Amino acid sequence: MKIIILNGPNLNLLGEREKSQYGSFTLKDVETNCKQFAKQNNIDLSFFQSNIEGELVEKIQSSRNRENGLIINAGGYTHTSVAIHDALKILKIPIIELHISNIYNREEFRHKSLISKIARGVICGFGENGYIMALSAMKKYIEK
Ligand code: CA2
Repeated sequence: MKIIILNGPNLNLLGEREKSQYGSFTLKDVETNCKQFAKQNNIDLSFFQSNIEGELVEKIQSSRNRENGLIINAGGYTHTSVAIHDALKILKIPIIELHISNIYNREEFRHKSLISKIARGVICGFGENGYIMALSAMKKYIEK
Protein backbone atom coordinates (compact mmCIF):
# COMPACT_ATOMS: atom_id res chain seq x y z
CA MET A 1 0.00 0.00 0.00
CA LYS A 2 1.45 3.34 -1.07
CA ILE A 3 0.49 6.58 0.70
CA ILE A 4 1.90 10.07 0.28
CA ILE A 5 1.77 12.90 2.84
CA LEU A 6 2.13 16.39 1.39
CA ASN A 7 2.92 19.48 3.48
CA GLY A 8 2.56 23.03 2.24
CA PRO A 9 4.18 26.37 2.96
CA ASN A 10 5.83 27.26 6.27
CA LEU A 11 5.34 23.82 7.78
CA ASN A 12 9.12 23.41 7.51
CA LEU A 13 9.27 25.96 10.37
CA LEU A 14 7.33 23.81 12.86
CA GLY A 15 8.97 23.78 16.26
CA GLU A 16 10.78 27.07 15.63
CA ARG A 17 7.97 29.62 16.04
CA GLU A 18 4.28 29.87 16.92
CA LYS A 19 4.72 26.97 19.35
CA SER A 20 1.54 27.90 21.20
CA GLN A 21 -0.44 27.40 18.00
CA TYR A 22 1.38 24.47 16.39
CA GLY A 23 3.34 22.80 19.23
CA SER A 24 7.05 22.32 19.71
CA PHE A 25 7.54 19.31 17.44
CA THR A 26 9.43 19.71 14.17
CA LEU A 27 8.35 18.46 10.74
CA LYS A 28 11.26 16.03 10.94
CA ASP A 29 9.75 14.62 14.19
CA VAL A 30 6.43 14.21 12.39
CA GLU A 31 8.12 12.46 9.47
CA THR A 32 9.98 10.10 11.82
CA ASN A 33 6.75 9.17 13.66
CA CYS A 34 4.88 8.66 10.39
CA LYS A 35 7.68 6.50 8.93
CA GLN A 36 7.67 4.37 12.09
CA PHE A 37 3.88 3.91 11.92
CA ALA A 38 4.19 3.11 8.21
CA LYS A 39 6.83 0.46 8.82
CA GLN A 40 4.72 -1.21 11.52
CA ASN A 41 1.71 -1.23 9.20
CA ASN A 42 3.31 -2.25 5.90
CA ILE A 43 2.74 1.13 4.30
CA ASP A 44 5.17 2.41 1.67
CA LEU A 45 5.16 6.08 2.74
CA SER A 46 6.38 9.18 0.92
CA PHE A 47 6.65 12.42 2.89
CA PHE A 48 7.10 15.76 1.12
CA GLN A 49 7.10 19.48 2.00
CA SER A 50 7.29 22.50 -0.26
CA ASN A 51 6.75 26.22 0.06
CA ILE A 52 6.09 26.39 -3.69
CA GLU A 53 2.55 25.94 -5.02
CA GLY A 54 3.70 24.53 -8.39
CA GLU A 55 5.87 21.89 -6.71
CA LEU A 56 2.87 20.72 -4.69
CA VAL A 57 0.76 20.60 -7.87
CA GLU A 58 3.44 18.49 -9.57
CA LYS A 59 3.60 16.07 -6.64
CA ILE A 60 -0.20 15.74 -6.68
CA GLN A 61 -0.15 15.05 -10.43
CA SER A 62 2.57 12.43 -10.15
CA SER A 63 0.64 10.69 -7.34
CA ARG A 64 -2.06 9.84 -9.88
CA ASN A 65 -0.66 6.49 -10.98
CA ARG A 66 1.76 5.95 -8.15
CA GLU A 67 -0.13 6.17 -4.83
CA ASN A 68 -3.16 4.49 -3.26
CA GLY A 69 -3.96 7.44 -1.01
CA LEU A 70 -2.95 11.07 -0.47
CA ILE A 71 -2.92 13.05 2.79
CA ILE A 72 -2.44 16.79 2.49
CA ASN A 73 -1.78 19.60 4.91
CA ALA A 74 -1.71 22.37 2.33
CA GLY A 75 -0.96 25.04 4.95
CA GLY A 76 -2.09 28.51 3.87
CA TYR A 77 -2.80 27.25 0.33
CA THR A 78 -5.77 25.37 1.79
CA HIS A 79 -7.68 28.64 1.86
CA THR A 80 -6.54 30.14 -1.44
CA SER A 81 -5.25 27.71 -4.05
CA VAL A 82 -7.51 26.91 -6.98
CA ALA A 83 -4.48 25.21 -8.62
CA ILE A 84 -4.13 22.71 -5.76
CA HIS A 85 -7.91 22.19 -5.69
CA ASP A 86 -7.92 21.46 -9.45
CA ALA A 87 -4.94 19.08 -9.23
CA LEU A 88 -6.56 17.15 -6.36
CA LYS A 89 -9.88 16.97 -8.19
CA ILE A 90 -8.26 15.02 -11.03
CA LEU A 91 -7.14 12.25 -8.67
CA LYS A 92 -9.18 9.08 -8.32
CA ILE A 93 -7.41 7.99 -5.12
CA PRO A 94 -8.81 8.98 -1.68
CA ILE A 95 -7.69 12.30 -0.22
CA ILE A 96 -7.58 13.26 3.46
CA GLU A 97 -7.27 16.95 4.35
CA LEU A 98 -5.22 17.47 7.48
CA HIS A 99 -4.47 20.42 9.77
CA ILE A 100 -2.50 20.58 12.99
CA SER A 101 -4.67 23.33 14.42
CA ASN A 102 -8.47 23.54 14.50
CA ILE A 103 -8.97 25.95 11.59
CA TYR A 104 -12.57 26.53 12.71
CA ASN A 105 -11.68 28.13 16.05
CA ARG A 106 -9.21 30.51 14.40
CA GLU A 107 -9.48 33.56 12.14
CA GLU A 108 -12.46 33.73 9.77
CA PHE A 109 -10.23 33.46 6.67
CA ARG A 110 -9.14 29.97 7.76
CA HIS A 111 -12.72 28.70 7.93
CA LYS A 112 -12.90 28.35 4.16
CA SER A 113 -11.08 25.40 2.62
CA LEU A 114 -10.87 24.75 -1.13
CA ILE A 115 -9.93 21.15 -0.37
CA SER A 116 -12.65 19.88 2.03
CA LYS A 117 -15.28 19.33 -0.63
CA ILE A 118 -13.11 16.95 -2.63
CA ALA A 119 -11.59 15.20 0.39
CA ARG A 120 -12.81 11.86 1.72
CA GLY A 121 -12.48 13.36 5.18
CA VAL A 122 -10.89 16.13 7.20
CA ILE A 123 -8.81 15.86 10.38
CA CYS A 124 -7.93 19.05 12.23
CA GLY A 125 -7.10 20.26 15.70
CA PHE A 126 -5.23 17.22 17.03
CA GLY A 127 -1.71 18.54 16.67
CA GLU A 128 0.99 16.16 15.49
CA ASN A 129 -1.25 13.17 16.35
CA GLY A 130 -3.42 14.17 13.40
CA TYR A 131 -0.78 12.78 11.05
CA ILE A 132 -0.99 9.29 12.58
CA MET A 133 -4.78 9.56 12.76
CA ALA A 134 -4.85 10.38 9.05
CA LEU A 135 -2.51 7.51 8.16
CA SER A 136 -4.55 5.06 10.20
CA ALA A 137 -7.84 6.28 8.67
CA MET A 138 -6.38 6.12 5.15
CA LYS A 139 -5.07 2.59 5.64
CA LYS A 140 -8.45 1.37 6.88
CA TYR A 141 -10.27 3.16 4.06
CA ILE A 142 -8.01 1.66 1.36
CA GLU A 143 -8.35 -1.84 2.84
CA LYS A 144 -12.12 -1.79 3.11
O1 CA2 B 1 -3.11 23.97 11.23
C1 CA2 B 1 -2.54 23.71 10.17
O2 CA2 B 1 -1.96 22.63 9.98
C2 CA2 B 1 -2.48 24.76 9.06
O3 CA2 B 1 -2.59 24.07 7.82
C3 CA2 B 1 -1.13 25.43 9.20
C4 CA2 B 1 -0.95 26.58 8.21
C5 CA2 B 1 -2.12 27.54 8.29
O4 CA2 B 1 -1.98 28.55 7.30
C6 CA2 B 1 -3.45 26.83 8.11
O5 CA2 B 1 -4.48 27.77 8.22
C7 CA2 B 1 -3.62 25.75 9.14
C8 CA2 B 1 0.32 27.37 8.51
C9 CA2 B 1 1.52 26.59 8.79
C10 CA2 B 1 2.54 27.55 9.32
O6 CA2 B 1 3.40 26.85 10.17
C11 CA2 B 1 4.25 27.61 10.92
C12 CA2 B 1 5.06 26.90 11.76
C13 CA2 B 1 5.95 27.57 12.55
C14 CA2 B 1 6.07 28.95 12.47
C15 CA2 B 1 5.26 29.64 11.60
C16 CA2 B 1 4.35 28.97 10.81
